[in-house]
Amino acid sequence: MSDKIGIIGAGTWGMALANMLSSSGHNVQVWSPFSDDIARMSETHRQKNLPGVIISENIAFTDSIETICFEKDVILFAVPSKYVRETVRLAAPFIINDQIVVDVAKGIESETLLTMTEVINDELAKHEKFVHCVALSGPTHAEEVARNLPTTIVAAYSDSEIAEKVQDIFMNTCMRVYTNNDVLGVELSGALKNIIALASGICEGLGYGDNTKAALITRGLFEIKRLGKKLGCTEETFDGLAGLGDLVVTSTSSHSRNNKAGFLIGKGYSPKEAIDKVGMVVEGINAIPAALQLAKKYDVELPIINAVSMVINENANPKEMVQNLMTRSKKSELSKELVDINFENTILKDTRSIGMRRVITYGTFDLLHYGHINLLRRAKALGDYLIVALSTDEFNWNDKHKKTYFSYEQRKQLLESIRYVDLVIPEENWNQKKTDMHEYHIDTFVMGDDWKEKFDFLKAEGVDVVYLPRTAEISSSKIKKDLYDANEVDGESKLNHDELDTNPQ
Ligand code: C2G
Repeated sequence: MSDKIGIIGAGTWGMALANMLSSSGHNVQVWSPFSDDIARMSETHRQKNLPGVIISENIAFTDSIETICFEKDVILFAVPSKYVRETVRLAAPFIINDQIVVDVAKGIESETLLTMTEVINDELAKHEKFVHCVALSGPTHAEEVARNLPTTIVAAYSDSEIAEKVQDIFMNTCMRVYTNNDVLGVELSGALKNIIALASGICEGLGYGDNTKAALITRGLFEIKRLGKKLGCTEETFDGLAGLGDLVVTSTSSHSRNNKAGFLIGKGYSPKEAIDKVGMVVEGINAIPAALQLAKKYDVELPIINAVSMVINENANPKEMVQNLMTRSKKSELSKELVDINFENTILKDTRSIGMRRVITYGTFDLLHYGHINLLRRAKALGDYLIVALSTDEFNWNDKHKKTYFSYEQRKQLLESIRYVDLVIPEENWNQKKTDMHEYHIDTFVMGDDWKEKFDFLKAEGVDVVYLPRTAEISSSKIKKDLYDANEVDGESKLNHDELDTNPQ
């Protein structure tokens, strides 16, 4: 089936995708702000960074942002990460609601810490436009895609139907597309792997070998995964194509601009000289500020990324940075000290598998809704066993001043039916958390970020404390209010107004 695709950006990746989509029989139009680029490609059917590749004559070009957005099945943003916001601002008036938008730029905006799909949604929201924005990311050098070499990629979006539609459009005998609903994990991997690729190139420039490269890829992925789990991403995403796959291809390939730039820096060029010599955008350098801010915000160590930042931004000696990394304090590969895990496994060997991580969260969970489910799903993704400490009716009434619709037993029954939940225990007071951490051998304590910093004291009990972004638009009190408003008849309400709970849940 032929779809109408508008590609915003006529760079290497945009044109490689345009060629591929055109070969698949789609109706492809490409926009560039540079009319001389368009003129040259229309005439020569060549893209300067895709030697030997003939640009399909079926591809139409335009320099009108209105035209490229007009009546398209998919609009694809293929501009460098630092131009995404301004390009979306240009396109916003011409993008319709519910449009399928695909982003292939990899990066995180340093001013806002938003990923590229978040930047697109943020900018469109200012124009009251709401779209389905899919992240398309993976081990995909444009040069190889343009030559129809077998390639795989991930289409990431929360709604699997939309992700599968994008999967169908981009899939062909040379491009195999996988879907994933962990958009943040896919985008975080895509942005941060470029920094590890810089490190890999630097080491090659210093004359180090494949052992070093393998170490950087392995430990670099570990750093990205550690940050991603703190942000509530799904661990498998980082072991997948957008994580491990893209990291390997970017850290080892001669096509990689980040690897090339790193190599030149390892050879003694300054970052600016290296970028000029590469002659194309080096996304790894652009991603460093956001990576450092995220590490600070979520209290995560990123030693390799820090070392790259020292070389790029503080003019540190690359050789010294490598030595610093090699002589850091000794670590176990396992997230907890081996001795603790062996000790615990001796005691608990019959009741838990080796290294199983336990997660706990607390709440009222009244009128169970998808905001609660999002929290429980992400909490479970942080370990293997999820305990929910459910506020009792007495605790709600006396201490939290919450009047719940469902009783403790009813709320407990609902929670126990959720596949993410392994055990429900009573939360009877504000002070039981410390003892709970030890009594239930907890590794990770999780709450929505409306509680940010309120439970940091639990770190002293040896647990990870994670605050996950709330699902903004839903709450138990909103449900009650909407029902009240909807049932209001002639000024009278069937619901007793006093029942409305003022505390958001
Ligand atoms: N939550 C969310 N998104 C929503 C609503 C709730 O992520 N739209 C999260 C909250 O941040 C909390 C959990 O779901 O982590 C349960 O929410 P409540 O039932 O409102 O819990 P609360 O009343 O905040 O009780 O000792 C801690 C308290 O018991 C927490």
